Amino acid sequence: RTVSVIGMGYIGLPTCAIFAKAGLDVFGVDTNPAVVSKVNQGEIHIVEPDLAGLISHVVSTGRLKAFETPQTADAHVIAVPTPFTSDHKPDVSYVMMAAAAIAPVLKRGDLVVLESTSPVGTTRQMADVLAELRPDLNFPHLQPDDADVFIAYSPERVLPGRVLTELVDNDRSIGGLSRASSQRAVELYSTFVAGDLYITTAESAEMVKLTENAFRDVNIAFANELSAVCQHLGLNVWEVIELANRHPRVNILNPGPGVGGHCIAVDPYFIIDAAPEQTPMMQAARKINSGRPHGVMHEVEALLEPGRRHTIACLGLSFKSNIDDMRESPAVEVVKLISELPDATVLAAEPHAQGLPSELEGRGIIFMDALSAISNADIVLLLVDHRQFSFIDPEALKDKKLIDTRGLWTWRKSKRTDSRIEGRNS
Ligand code: SAJ
Repeated sequence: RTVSVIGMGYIGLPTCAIFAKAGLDVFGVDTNPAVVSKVNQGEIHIVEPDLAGLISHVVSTGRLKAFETPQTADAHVIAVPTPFTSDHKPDVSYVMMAAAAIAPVLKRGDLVVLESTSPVGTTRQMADVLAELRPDLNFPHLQPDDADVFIAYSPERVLPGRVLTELVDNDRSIGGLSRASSQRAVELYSTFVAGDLYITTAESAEMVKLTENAFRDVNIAFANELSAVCQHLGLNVWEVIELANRHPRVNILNPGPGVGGHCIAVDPYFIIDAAPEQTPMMQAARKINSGRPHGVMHEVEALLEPGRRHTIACLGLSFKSNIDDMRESPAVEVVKLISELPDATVLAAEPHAQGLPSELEGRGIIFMDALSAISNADIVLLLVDHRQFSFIDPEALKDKKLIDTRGLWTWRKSKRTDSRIEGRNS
């Protein structure tokens, strides 16, 4: 059996690897020639644990081959980006371009699965594009009982950093445009998914994916709002959350400097765009989370003494802990805002990177290791809860003004056990 994966990015490339590992013959397709040639040499262009070894293996055994144009295959999986425009409208043009590209190679009996996070209705719209370009074939949304090809939506839901495990272990929703389409998609994913496969409609599956990330965004916004309330009342938000979470039905997420990455801060807009009147809470959550970097900058500003030059050590630039990905990172946004403050020298440390990301270059920010940055600074701003930072000796921070946006040194982690014991003893 052959499967073709369109888009060899953060989702498509690991998916190619897993299909090939399951014994299918895989054609990886990407419009970027550099990606295609890299994969054909058995190398990868993204950072993801264990992926390099697996790609090198499946390329060397001939199970995975990369191409710049779609190939004839039994199944076509589309995993291309679905960004939003500057006014927060979903941009599904890559999906439609991928559909137009596979239309000429589609044959009777083929399955097409869309995996990209998409606004409700995108799968049906993609089917319309295919039907228009291939009037010789019957499509499942138009002739469900007499279709020549099968179409389904099945969203990826893997966490960057754990992609290879979550691809296999996570449950999946599968929304076919016909019963037979769902069945064919279930057969395809059964080749490697150990989790459960749930059949629904394409529209519900699209909404499920958006709902997962919007749920997360709203809950992080709640934590961020609590943080503001506790600051106003002079309370430690980490302690309040930790103790509230001792309730069996309460599970509050962690406040922080904002929500980054390519999913949680994007997907709620796909729901908001479709139902603006019905989404006051999701809109408020977006406003709270995207306003956090400015909030952190104001906290720093409040520590500055007029007429004095300050040195601020900013620890962490990635969008979350223990990864190197600095794109769409709230930490980068905070550092950018701080570099605009007058009378401040900004030092930045990111143990997973060799230097500053391009958007921070040319702003007078000095990149250095965390310990040197701390020793040179009078204000220390922790922006990412990297494991390395939790080992920093409290002595090194003794005479510094601290802003701990992740609660790493303030309450959580190592201190959690001690305070619990102290609480019991007193
Ligand atoms: N964050 C907080 N507080 C928290 C949790 C996260 O401020 O309590 C911040 C992080 O620091 C980061 C951002 O939110 O800046 C997002 O991080 P994340 O680890 O929660 O999620 P992502 O963006 O890496 O991956 C998400 C996952 N979705 C859910 O957990 C519902 C993943 O399963 C999805 O597959 C992925 O989005 C995607 O591709 O949609």
